[in-house]
Amino acid sequence: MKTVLLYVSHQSHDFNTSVAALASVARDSGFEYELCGISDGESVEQVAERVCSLDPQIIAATFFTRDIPGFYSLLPILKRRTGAFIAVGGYHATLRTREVARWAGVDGICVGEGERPFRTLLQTITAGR
Ligand code: B12
Repeated sequence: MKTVLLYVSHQSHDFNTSVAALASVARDSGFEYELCGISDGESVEQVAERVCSLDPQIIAATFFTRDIPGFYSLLPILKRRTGAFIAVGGYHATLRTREVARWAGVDGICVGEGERPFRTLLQTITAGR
């Protein structure tokens, strides 16, 4: 059961604090995961190709409000091509939960802090529920 943690890289450094928090949860619980940072200038198709090549069963995406056009287009493609459970979180999903709930491809939304819900999600999906 592999999880891909998807985020937008910052131009000066490939680091994201939300993903750092979630990766530590996956690692601590013994789950396999890959980080997938999206760079400026990458197209939705290029990102989709990269994520699909990782063959994830769970995709955990974090994004800010300025990133929504890309994620809005990307998530349904990932859902169709991988069939993975897609969970989203972060500032936009927390502030605009009802809007994000209407997006195609979104299976779950984390509102606020993610450490406990993310662990529960990994455990629940791994158990086949
Ligand atoms: C540190 C910081 C930065 C740093 C590091 C950002 C990073 N990506 O790592 C730097 C300086 C690089 C930065 C840059 C930017 N930032 Co900034 N930043 C912050 C700040 C001060 C703290 C964020 C933080 O570290 N939180 C700690 C982490 C652990 O918490 P978290 O992100 O909320 O993640 C938790 C939950 O949300 C949840 N979660 C998140 N995602 C997911 C996904 C899933 C699947 C699950 C289950 C859970 C989950 O779990 C996590 C752990 O509990 C906030 C303001 C604030 N005080 O909160 C602004 C803030 C997030 N930044 C903001 C913005 C706009 C930007 C920029 C776009 C600015 C710009 N125009 O360039 C860039 C984007 C760069 C990028 N690509 O990431 C806005 C976002 C607003 C919005 N509505 O989206 C904020 C809220 C500031 C503001 N009030 O305007 N930022």
